[in-house]
Parts: sequence; structure tokens; C-alpha cells
Amino acid sequence: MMTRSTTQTENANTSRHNWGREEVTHLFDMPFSDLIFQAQTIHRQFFDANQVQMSTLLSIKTGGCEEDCKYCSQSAHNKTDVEASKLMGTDIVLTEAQQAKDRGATRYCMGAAWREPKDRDMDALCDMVSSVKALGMETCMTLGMLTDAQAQKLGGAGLDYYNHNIDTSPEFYGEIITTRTFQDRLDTLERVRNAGINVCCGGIVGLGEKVDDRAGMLLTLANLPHHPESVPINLLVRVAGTPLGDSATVDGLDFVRTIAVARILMPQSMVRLSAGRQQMSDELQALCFLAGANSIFLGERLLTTDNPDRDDDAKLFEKLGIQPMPVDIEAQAAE
Ligand code: SAM
Ligand code: DTB
Ligand code: SF4
Repeated sequence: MMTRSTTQTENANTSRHNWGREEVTHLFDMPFSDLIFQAQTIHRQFFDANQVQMSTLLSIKTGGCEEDCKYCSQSAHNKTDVEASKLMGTDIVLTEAQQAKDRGATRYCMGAAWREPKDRDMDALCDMVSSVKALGMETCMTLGMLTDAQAQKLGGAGLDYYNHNIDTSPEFYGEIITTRTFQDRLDTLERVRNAGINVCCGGIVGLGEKVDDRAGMLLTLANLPHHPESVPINLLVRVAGTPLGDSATVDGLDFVRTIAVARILMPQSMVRLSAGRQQMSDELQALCFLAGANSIFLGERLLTTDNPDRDDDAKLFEKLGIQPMPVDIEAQAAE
């Protein structure tokens, strides 16, 4: 078996898993400066505040997905411009991954528009994992629901992280997805955890949820038996042709509050300022970093939508004094 770059047992058990809903609501209600100060103080106990982990995404199988996620460009239920494609070959994945590495990414995240992978695809997926690792990059996959055997197989190939989001609160979830349940998501997360793969799990802000739902989403994550090592907080990318294509914009400061609360509840996790950076000003991104975000997607494409230009990102990091996080520091994974 290939080794993973991080392990789930390295850290002392210093984080809480018994947060109450009122405590989380209270955090969301705090005066902004007090909240950011608390988040930044906690952030500095566990991380270098000027280092940001850089991942790059690739859609290895695009569109035609049978799930009905209301935000997604790739759902067959939504009439978007995205064209469906078959699973990409390892050779193309490798070329793209090498380019991402050359441009400064340390982790390569491969996403497929599936409800779940088919067993016949598992060998090709494992081949991608081991080949990308051989380039000296960390690997992440997001393929939908997994069986125990599939999780074990990916773990055996050396997969470092598996991304599977809860997306929103248990209460609001049914408004966004009807083709699989919140519990299905938790079950996959447990299988990933049991296979010894680091968990990447977060959600989306801007689905029409209430602040209470943002609290419910973060409370669910923070009270898992282990905090996800990586917590992506996505700002909804409004895609034409999806039911949420015309959703109201999110107040930037409310988005920053969500990042800050995630940082306070899960002090040792990497909090990723995930989708939506393209729609944010430099100032808003800077506030997100101040609130404790320390991971981003680098590269001009997310899965099917745009991410900031390389040059714009380079200028922003220069202005903010942000350095890429070396992989060995990342290894201080959440407990
Ligand atoms: N099909 C797999 C699944 O749903 O688990 C993997 C890919 S899916 C695109 C991964 C995650 O991306 C979703 O759970 C959602 O949180 C996020 N996402 C998808 N479309 C988005 C959008 N338009 N804006 C923000 N986040 C989005
Ligand atoms: C996550 O939480 N965000 C990424 C990753 N996990 C797979 C995906 C963002 C997708 C944004 C919309 C798109 O590009 O299709
Ligand atoms: Fe499919 Fe994932 Fe998009 Fe949902 S989020 S429609 S499961 S690709």
C-alpha cells in the first residue's frame, strides 16, 4: 500500500465535539470584529497565519449526473450548457496534474459527476491516484457515494483525501437535493474515515438557506466523531439553467462570518475558501483569510466554472504576503 501524506491520529485530542446549537448561533451573532479576532486568535494557535494550502481541481468525468442537486451545472435534471463526457484517461489527468504542480499546487483533486462510481471504473480511478501520487502530489477524489469496498480500494491505492460535502443543514437539505439523503452522505463519510482516508467535507453558502442553516451545517461537521481534515466553504456559483441560477447574492460579511465560525468550531482543520473566489473582491478574500481560511483552489477552472486568473492570484498573494503551505505542515491534520 502507498503511504498517505497525512494521518488521522497524529494530533492530540484538543478539539471539542460537543458544541451546542446556542453556542454556534451566538458565534454567528457576535459583533464582527470580536468574531474575527477570536477566529484569528484560534487560527494562530495551530497554523502559520500567512500560509495557505493550494489545491487544483480537475473534472475527470463531466455532466449527465443522475442526482438532482439544485445548484449543480452537471445534474441531468438541470438545463445548462455543460456537455457530458466519459471518464478521462490517466494520461490526460497526469499531464494536467503535472501542469498544476508546476504552477504551485501541492494537492490534485479529481471530481466526477456521479451519484456513485461503478465497480468497473475502480481500477482506472486507482491508477489515477497512484500515478498522480508518483508526481509527488497529494491526491483527493470526489466521486459521490462509496461502498466500504470502494473506499478501501481507493485507500489501498494511497488516496490522501476524499471530498464529500453535506452541503447544508439537515433541516434545509431536502430543499436542495431529493435523490439521496443527508444520512446517505454521513454514511459515505464514515466509510471514508474507516478506510483511513482523510475527510474533506463542507458545504455551500447562498442556497437560500437561513443563518440558522449555516449554523446547523457547521454544527453537524464540528460534532462528528472526528473533524474533517479539510472543510471547504463554497460560495454558490450561480449557474444559468439551474434552479438556483437567479438566487440572491450573499452578503460578503455573512460569508466571512461562516468562515470564522468554521475556524472556531474546528480549530485544527484546513478551512478552504472554495468555490466563488472569482466573484469576490481582493478585500473580501483578505477578510476570509483573516477569519481563518487557509486553503484555496488554484487554477483558472474549478470543475465546470471559472476560478481567478493565475496572475490575479499571484498579485493578491504578493499583496497579502501569503506563502504556499508546504506539504509537511499540512500533515498536522485535524484529529
Ligand atoms: N458528484 C460528486 C458529489 O456530489 O459528491 C462530486 C462532485 S460535486 C460537484 C462536489 C461539490 O461541489 C458539491 O457537493 C457542492 O458542495 C460543490 N458544488 C457543486 N456545484 C457548485 C456550485 N455551483 N457552487 C458552489 N459549490 C458547488
Ligand atoms: C468542493 O467543496 N468544491 C469543489 C470541490 N469540492 C469538488 C467544487 C466546486 C464546484 C464549483 C462549480 C463548478 O465548477 O462546477
Ligand atoms: Fe451530481 Fe455531484 Fe452535481 Fe450533485 S453535485 S448533481 S451529485 S455532480
